[in-house]
Amino acid sequence: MNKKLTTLALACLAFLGAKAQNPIIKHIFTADPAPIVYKNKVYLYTGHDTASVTATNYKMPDWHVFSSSDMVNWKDHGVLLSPQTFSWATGDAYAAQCIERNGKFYWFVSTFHKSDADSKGGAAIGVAVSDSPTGPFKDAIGKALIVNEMTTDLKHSWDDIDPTVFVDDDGQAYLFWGNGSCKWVKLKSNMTEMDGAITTFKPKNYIEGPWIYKRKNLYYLVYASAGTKPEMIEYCTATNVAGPWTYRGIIQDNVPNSFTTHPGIIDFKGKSYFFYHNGSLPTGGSYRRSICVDYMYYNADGTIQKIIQTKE
Ligand code: FUB
Repeated sequence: MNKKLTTLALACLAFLGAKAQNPIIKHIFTADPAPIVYKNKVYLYTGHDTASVTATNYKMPDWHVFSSSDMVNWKDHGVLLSPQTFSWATGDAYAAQCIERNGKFYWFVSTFHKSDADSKGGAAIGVAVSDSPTGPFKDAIGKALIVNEMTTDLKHSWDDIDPTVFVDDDGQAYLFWGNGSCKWVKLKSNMTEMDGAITTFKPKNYIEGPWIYKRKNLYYLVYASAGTKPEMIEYCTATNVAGPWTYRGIIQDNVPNSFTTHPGIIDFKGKSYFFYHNGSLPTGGSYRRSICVDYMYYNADGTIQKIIQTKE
């Protein structure tokens, strides 16, 4: 293509709201997308799958950050955090989410605890902090924020995973998380201490991977579900963050070649985007996943239209 045609093609793509081809990250396997918008850029925090092709479990050594100004070109800022950053942690780097508050970036992560007395290395949630979205990040409190918190019979050794964080218009921060059941607690304004008791509940078909946010005075809790297997994405809405939550249905069907999927949602430059992962790269699979993004559309009543999974 000559230079004029290339420029024209790029202009057309920009006009149409171009997206990168799915998966958007191809040089490594990535999972559990957590996007944020900061200063006109998208920062995408991800897990990193390094299991072998024949593996039957995760091997996730660290978390990466990518950034983009156009949702097409993604810059890999590299490994910015790993369980080794936390002196109390060991094992895999499960799902995480980073949010900005008052110029500081709080990266809530799920990993495993070295000395969880109850379950010998049970899942735990930590928080790292930085002055920049791309680090350097350090352990904010020197201990797990959430470990072994569950007291009901729904407890198991990896129930404390998949943190999602949200700061409401009045400044109150909330942490939601959990596998098997969903838990939430208020956070103090320092973002590193719980403020009150933990509530446990079970949205319909809930399994894991919650993503909490607010749009037009409606709270959304989007999560991975097991209505059928493998996972799908379903959601609830509420007019109060403490519930009651109304079940609203399935927004994403199973994804190609991966047992799990995991939601991450943003609005950017006038469009809504739904991030997830699948196993669609060559040699990909449930333990070698890849992050994708597709447009997300709301109906006038605030309900979410089914996501159309694309390859482009
Ligand atoms: O990536 C490890 C686990 O798989 C995450 O914590 C879950 O949400 C699922 O995606």
